[in-house]
Amino acid sequence: MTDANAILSAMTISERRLKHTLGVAEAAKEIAKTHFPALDLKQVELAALMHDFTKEYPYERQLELCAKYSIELTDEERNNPKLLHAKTAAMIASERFSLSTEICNAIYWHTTGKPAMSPFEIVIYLADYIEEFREDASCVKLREFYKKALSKELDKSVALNKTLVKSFDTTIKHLISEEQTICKDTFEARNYYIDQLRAFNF
Ligand code: DGI
Ligand code: FE
Ligand code: FE
Repeated sequence: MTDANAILSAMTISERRLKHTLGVAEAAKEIAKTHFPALDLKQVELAALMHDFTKEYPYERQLELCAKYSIELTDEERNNPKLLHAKTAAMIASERFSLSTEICNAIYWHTTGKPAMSPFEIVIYLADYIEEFREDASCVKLREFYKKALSKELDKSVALNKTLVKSFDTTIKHLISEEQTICKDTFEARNYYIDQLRAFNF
């Protein structure tokens, strides 16, 4: 059985990334307790610790890992090194640390999100965005938005869905301002969670 120490001692990441990773673990456990109390917090922690395991690997090494693990890449993914680490970390979580499919999927989708995410996927995706050491303005804003929504909404899942929509809006606006391409998963996720919110209003 892989435990947190096995992952932490195998990790080759900067102090800054380690701080972020530990922040994601804390935030993920809080989000899980608030919205998905049935989730196993030990598993949530392992997913969080692994999520950026390969983030600082050079682009060439990312591509080598994609080839090694037969990860099929779209042209967009191939041309955007930032999109590769989620996939390679998920494969390492599975192959090297024997983590469950649920955990590996949460790692796999943590950068782009996707429609109809599982509780594990939501928890890691959102924790990555709003963990307390994230300092860029958009993350601070989303963290505040989530806290406010939780205190305002009677139904916690409405607060969660609103926060997810806001996160995709923020990412999409940022990528447009940087003249970057946007993954279809991110668009589809935004559409899906907007539809979910509409369903709450009926
Ligand atoms: O690894 P982290 O920095 O903790 O966070 P992350 O895995 O969410 O990666 C964030 C980066 O990924 C950020 O620079 C924007 C980029 N990104 C997210 N979605 C997309 C994207 N880049 C492109 N080109 N397209 C996307 O849809
Ligand atoms: Fe990441
Ligand atoms: Fe991260």
